[in-house]
Amino acid sequence: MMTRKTNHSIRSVRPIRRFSLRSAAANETQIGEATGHSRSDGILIKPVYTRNDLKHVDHLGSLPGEEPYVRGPYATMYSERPWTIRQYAGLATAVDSNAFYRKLLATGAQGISVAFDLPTQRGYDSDHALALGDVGKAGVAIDCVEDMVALFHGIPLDEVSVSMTINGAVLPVLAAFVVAAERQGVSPAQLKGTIQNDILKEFLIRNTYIYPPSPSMRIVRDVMQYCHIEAPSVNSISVSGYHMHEAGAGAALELAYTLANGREYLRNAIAAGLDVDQCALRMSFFFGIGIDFYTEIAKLRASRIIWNRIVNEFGPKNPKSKILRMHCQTSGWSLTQQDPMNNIVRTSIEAMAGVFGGTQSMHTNSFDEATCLPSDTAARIARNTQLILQEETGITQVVDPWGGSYFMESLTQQLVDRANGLMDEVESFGGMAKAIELGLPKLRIEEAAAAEQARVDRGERVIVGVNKHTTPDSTVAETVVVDGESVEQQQQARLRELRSRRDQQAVEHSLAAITDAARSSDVNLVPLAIQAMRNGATVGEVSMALEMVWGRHQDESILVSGVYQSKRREDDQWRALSQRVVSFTDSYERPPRILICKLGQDGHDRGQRVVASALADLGFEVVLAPLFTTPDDVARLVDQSGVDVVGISTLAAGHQTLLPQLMHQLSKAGIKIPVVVGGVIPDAERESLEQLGVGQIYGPATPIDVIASDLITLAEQHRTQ
Ligand code: 2CP
Repeated sequence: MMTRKTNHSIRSVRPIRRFSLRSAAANETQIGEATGHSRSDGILIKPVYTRNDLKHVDHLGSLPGEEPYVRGPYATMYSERPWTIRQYAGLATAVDSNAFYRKLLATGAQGISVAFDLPTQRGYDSDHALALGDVGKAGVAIDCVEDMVALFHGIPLDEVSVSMTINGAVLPVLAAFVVAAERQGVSPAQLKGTIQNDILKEFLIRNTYIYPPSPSMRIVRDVMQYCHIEAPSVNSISVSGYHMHEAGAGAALELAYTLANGREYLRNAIAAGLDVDQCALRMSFFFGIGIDFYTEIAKLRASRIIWNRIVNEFGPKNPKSKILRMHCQTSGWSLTQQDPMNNIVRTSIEAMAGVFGGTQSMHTNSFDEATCLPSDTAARIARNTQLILQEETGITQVVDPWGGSYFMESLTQQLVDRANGLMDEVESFGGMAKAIELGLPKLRIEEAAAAEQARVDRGERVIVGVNKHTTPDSTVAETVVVDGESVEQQQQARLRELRSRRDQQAVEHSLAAITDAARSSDVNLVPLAIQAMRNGATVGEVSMALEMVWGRHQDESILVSGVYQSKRREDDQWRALSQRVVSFTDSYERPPRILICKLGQDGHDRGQRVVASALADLGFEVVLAPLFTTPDDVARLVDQSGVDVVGISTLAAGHQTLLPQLMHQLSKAGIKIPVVVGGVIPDAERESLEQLGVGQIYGPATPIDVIASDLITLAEQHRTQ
């Protein structure tokens, strides 16, 4: 990993470093998922299970609400109180999102889950140059306390529990939340909810980190400590496996790395002087729920067994500390752009797995989310899916109905065993923080993702409407698009107004106190951030006060190699493509060269990394740009790297602003090069992208073969121009 001080100028061309996982693994026999079984973790599911399958099961005979909590955290579970319906949402301005939340609450949602836009998550104000194109797109833009006040207008914060998905910028956002509550007359002690505050998985997968790992862990700790003392009903961390699941990890890998992260947070907090009960009591977890129905139920049951064992290692006194409580979200990975109504069925089945697994809170995805933000209709169906489960099916009447099943208990135990093996490997590297620094977990997940993509491309994993039973009629009727320019203007006006009326000296004084505290480790940063936000500082200013000392972190681009190819080697289509690459190389004396990049603050890089890894296996020279590039950066990279094609991956709608800018920059520099785009792109936008000169547009689940074939053709055309 590498850390750089703030520098908004271009970063140098960074050709990918290809990395063989086998050579990196300390213990190959523990790879587990490296054999390519991925989603099902290589666990063979038999047609019939009997009493004999229970011989090696350690956890039989317990009751719900009893150790090891495999049957659920509470004795009565949903028969007394069903899980919380908590739909993750946020878009455009705080006022827009507030209207959306109020509608959600009025129509069946039971808690709020705030999605912040990417600039907020990365600690940039809406008027920062690097925020351009991303303001209000993938979530709500929050710059200051006034935004937070507007976000919760008419929503009593002492009654409604609020979850906030914020990690890198947790300090100013939590601070703004506390001050907004203050303005409602609600004290921190009355607040209830959850703050994600899970930075390790940001370094591992999600990429909305700001600072390097060590000071980032200090922030996590400070937040846990502050919440324990001042806001004891707030879950001060939501340790998240969801993003690993979405990135391609199988169930055992998701379990192992999530719980290993949980253990690392416990160690981190205990080392800072908290006792285990002070921190474990308000730790919560977050898992993705995929389409492998049985495995997902077993995964959630297994998670409680493993966490119970981990917390016991630290000698807790309060039994509640030993209970894993979780939020679940149905899988975005399993949503398809093709035949999108199928997504309603997928989400229902996944939600049912979450419920059978004993989740405490759940988000169900909308069927149109593979292409755009949820429409009203899609959001309503998603929420109603949970209401139907709670109120129509009778599923809530019985606690852990799978308890005692030969099959389910055996599967649960197998997942426990596999996850324990993977966690032992992490321990052998010195714990999760060390393992992440060495890059091992990220490579394991990428390996699983590449293997899974190969299974889909070979048709081994069936996706109805995509690689089997396809239909030509597959578009989404309504498409929601945020008018980013208007949101940017509104936010910028609000910031100008705030800066003109605030007491500048008080702001500067409180920001200086934060910078000073960043230099030592014995002052808790949360109260200082609260004071700064109260004085009128912004999210960006508080973030910068820390960045001045700690710098901004940037991850290195390392790709796995050979995994995708190992699953396709015998395949005729793959061989034909390889031959085309060889012919290209013979004709032009070097392989086709592609620059793959993302624009703006969109750090969702699973898709681009799978494609990059597969193309590299095919023989392409792949230049993988650093994350968070501007159009200007990309134009200069194209100029410097002599590539034949540019591929842009976009998942957070920033392309609507940034792609036209890139095309303009390229044309201004006199560079003629084919540009292709892949990711979440509404059908309604295709025409305008084509007019802009984009060569090909690839939606989710486009087979690698199609992309590779097009790219070779485009590279040939480019060379013969
Ligand atoms: C519940 N309670 C019960 C029972 N059920 N008491 C007795 N018997 C029962 N059967 C009590 C609990 O003890 C608790 O009280 C209260 O009721 C609330 O129940 P809970 O189970 O704590 O539910 P919750 O308040 O909804 O909290 C659930 C979680 C919390 C999981 C603990 O962390 C949460 O809501 N997480 C959501 C995270 C989230 O939305 N993330 C969004 C990710 P006490 O509190 O007094 O004990 S989306 C992110 C995107 C995808 C991204 O990251 O990019």
